[in-house]
Amino acid sequence: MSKLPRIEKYSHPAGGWGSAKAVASILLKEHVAVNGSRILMHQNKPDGFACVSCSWAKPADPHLFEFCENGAKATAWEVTSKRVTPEFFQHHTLAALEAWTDFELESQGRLTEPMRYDAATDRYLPIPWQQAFDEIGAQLRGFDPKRVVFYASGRASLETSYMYQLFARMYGTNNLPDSSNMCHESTSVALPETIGVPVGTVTLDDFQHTDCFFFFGHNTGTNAPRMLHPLQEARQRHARIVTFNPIKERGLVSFANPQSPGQMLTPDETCISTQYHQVKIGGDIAAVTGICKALIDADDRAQKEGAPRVLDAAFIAEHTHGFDTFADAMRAANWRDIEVESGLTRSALEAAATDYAKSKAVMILYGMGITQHREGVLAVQMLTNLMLLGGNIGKPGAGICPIRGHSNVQGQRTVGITEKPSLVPLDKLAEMYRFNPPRDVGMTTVDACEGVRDGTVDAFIGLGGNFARATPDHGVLEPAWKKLPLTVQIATHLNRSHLLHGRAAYLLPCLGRIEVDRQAGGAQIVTVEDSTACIHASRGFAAPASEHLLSEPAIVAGLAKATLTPQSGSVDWDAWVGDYSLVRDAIERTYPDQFKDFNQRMSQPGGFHRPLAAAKREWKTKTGKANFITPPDASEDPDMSFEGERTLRLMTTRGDSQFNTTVYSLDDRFRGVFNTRQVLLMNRADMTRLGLTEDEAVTVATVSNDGVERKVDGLRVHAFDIPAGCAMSYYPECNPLIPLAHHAKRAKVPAGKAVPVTVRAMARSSS
Ligand SMILES: Nc1nc2c(c(=O)[nH]1)N[C@H]1C(S)=C(S)[C@@H](COP(=O)(O)OP(=O)(O)OC[C@H]3O[C@@H](n4cnc5c(=O)[nH]c(N)nc54)[C@H](O)[C@@H]3O)O[C@H]1N2
Ligand SMILES: Nc1nc2c(c(=O)[nH]1)N[C@H]1C(S)=C(S)[C@@H](COP(=O)(O)OP(=O)(O)OC[C@H]3O[C@@H](n4cnc5c(=O)[nH]c(N)nc54)[C@H](O)[C@@H]3O)O[C@H]1N2
Ligand SMILES: [Mo]
Repeated sequence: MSKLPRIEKYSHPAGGWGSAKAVASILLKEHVAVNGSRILMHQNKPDGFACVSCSWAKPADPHLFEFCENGAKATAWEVTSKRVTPEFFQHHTLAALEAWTDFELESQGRLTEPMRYDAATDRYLPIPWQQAFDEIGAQLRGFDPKRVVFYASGRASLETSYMYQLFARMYGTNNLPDSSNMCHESTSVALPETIGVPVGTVTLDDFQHTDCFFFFGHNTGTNAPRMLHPLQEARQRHARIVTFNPIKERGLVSFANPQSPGQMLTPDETCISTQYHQVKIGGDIAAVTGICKALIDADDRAQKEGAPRVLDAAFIAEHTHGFDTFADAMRAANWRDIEVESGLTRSALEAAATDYAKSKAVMILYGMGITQHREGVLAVQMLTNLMLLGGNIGKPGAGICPIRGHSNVQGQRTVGITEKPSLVPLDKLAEMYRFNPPRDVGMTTVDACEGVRDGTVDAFIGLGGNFARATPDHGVLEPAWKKLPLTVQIATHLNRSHLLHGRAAYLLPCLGRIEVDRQAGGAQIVTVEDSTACIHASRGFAAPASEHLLSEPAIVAGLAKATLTPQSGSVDWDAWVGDYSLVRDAIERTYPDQFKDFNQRMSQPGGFHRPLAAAKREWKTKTGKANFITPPDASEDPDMSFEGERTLRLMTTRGDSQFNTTVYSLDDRFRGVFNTRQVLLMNRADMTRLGLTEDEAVTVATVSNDGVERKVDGLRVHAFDIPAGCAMSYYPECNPLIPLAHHAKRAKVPAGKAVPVTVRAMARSSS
């Protein structure tokens, strides 16, 4: 019996008994209760496997259960006993499968054999591995490498990723977009300009020394739940947490550790945020402007009165560039504009500034609420401006912490998965593998989508992920996918991108990270890098889902061998597949400073940190200093209009029971949404203004002037605690609403957190 949708206020803490119940229920649903619980004991342990869910840091001295509810769900999903066998496809044509929901597709379980699309029957049919490699290789050799895209989703190990980028470059292209292009690319563009590194500067140890955390645009209780443990410890020693989020996310309000029996029994929840500011969507640049202005004004007053300085003047003088221009811009900023743009009052922002000023070590953490905006790069740079004012970088407890997404997305960049050749030691690769690497800039995710749309891409290879679903503008792109000459998907589960296939299409199923990976040289270990630039070994424990699966390194090597010619360069792919430690040696030779003694250090408890110059106050920027960036103006979205009286800002976010496009269940417990994802959460005053009633079915349409109609029908409206003018719904269901051109300037991250939309009751056709 299907359960009815239900929306209600969820007033329990994040974690707690709700979490424990959810873990038990997913293990049962995937039919792995006993085996699954045994496997969970190895999750995030020094001799175990790195969780396949988020990229949060793994401590050296883990808890007995070093996993969260959502990590457990991700594990259960991977070790599920359900299978998608060749018989499955005999029963279902692709046309029939297209009518299934994403949830239904992926919940069929693990793919078991390599398959090739057969147009005559509209089915995937089994094909031997070598034949698949040979056919793909022959086709790739016939294409212009500049028209082929090598996407990576962020989960594959450092070893696979290094091999994958090398294969693409030896083939002749830098078209290596990854999920980072949809995620933290705004960070990767912003931070090198301000502090000279592309990643966060803090480690787990820092959390013990921070006395104030500033938290922007991240739903921690859902998307990095293990981070609530160090935050809870920080709260217990009275550290402050100042949060900016349009909605009151449960995990940032209160948390009960589901793994602390005392807390489970009492239940003794911890209040997480000490200040909670419900900023308007896209209002962060204005909010941080207000905080910086308050700090600079207070410092001006202190100087006049001969009182102690509010800013870290010594740090600013010695380590930074551009302070005077920045400070003048902040002094000139107008409180009225700041209040309108941010939706927050001057006194609220001054209260945040006061907490900042009285703290010796401030850490800023942030997620997609900052990066997925037209001005995402500037928003990240405003956060570093705020850090620099107090010298809050490069000292214990202080620094910037972009909370990364996929479990190895940061690491993939570290070992060369990027469309930007300037970030890769190409000369080194040329020398090591005797080939001439391409030097031109490759395609980002948005460029790849444009190429698919415009017919300038011939082939798409996906190393994991669900590209066609995760990217914007489905209405425009979906028909285009089917015209591509070739699609190759390396995957664990069936998803929508496998149905939106090219004229020739291959489905190559791989081992997941939790599974034992046995090669000629014995059981293999792989490595991943977490959000704190810490590298960990990961060893699989579960039996492979099928005897026909190959590991990701074996698939990449198989494709490379079948595609590359002797003129392409020289790599002993077979030796690498037999023994991944040889790949790690190659990574170390390519990046000697970052990966010193890689094979020795990868297994030490807690992993090892890559050295980061900014953390030592060495600034690898053009000025040789940390740079203040003066914002040109505080207006959020110059190209699309949010002006219309009926226009709302829509943010598309994850619910509590999904990993990106993988939906585990229809509940979003912490937001009180049950048995449905077809909702639009709105401010009650907007509902009244627009004449909408609770649970009314609506059409949401994008406001744009490019002549394309973008809409999603059938969402149900519900009143929610969200600022007026703002609305929330789910990703990926609302991706058809995001125009491809609506992306972060320079970083090209689709701006899924501020889409201008109108909302109309479905029964009525005109407004
Ligand atoms: N369980 C689970 N874990 C995951 C994932 C998952 O899907 N499931 N995905 C992984 C990946 S790839 C990523 S990138 C991360 C994503 O983790 P998050 O960064 O938390 O991503 P979202 O779910 O999109 O949530 C965005 C948050 O930003 C807030 N927000 C939206 N717009 C604004 C704004 O303009 N300003 C501010 N201040 N806040 C705003 C939203 O209310 C929400 O709390 O999580 C990773 N971890
Ligand atoms: N509107 C909107 N759009 C967004 C976002 C948003 O917040 N709003 N977030 C963006 C972000 S931050 C991201 S990171 C992207 C995510 O985009 P992707 O990384 O492309 O998508 P996922 O949903 O993580 O991919 C899930 C698929 O990966 C495959 N898979 C799982 N495990 C493995 C494995 O071990 N190996 C291999 N080879 N395959 C595996 C499975 O087949 C599964 O179906 O989406 C982006 N899109
Ligand atoms: Mo992400």
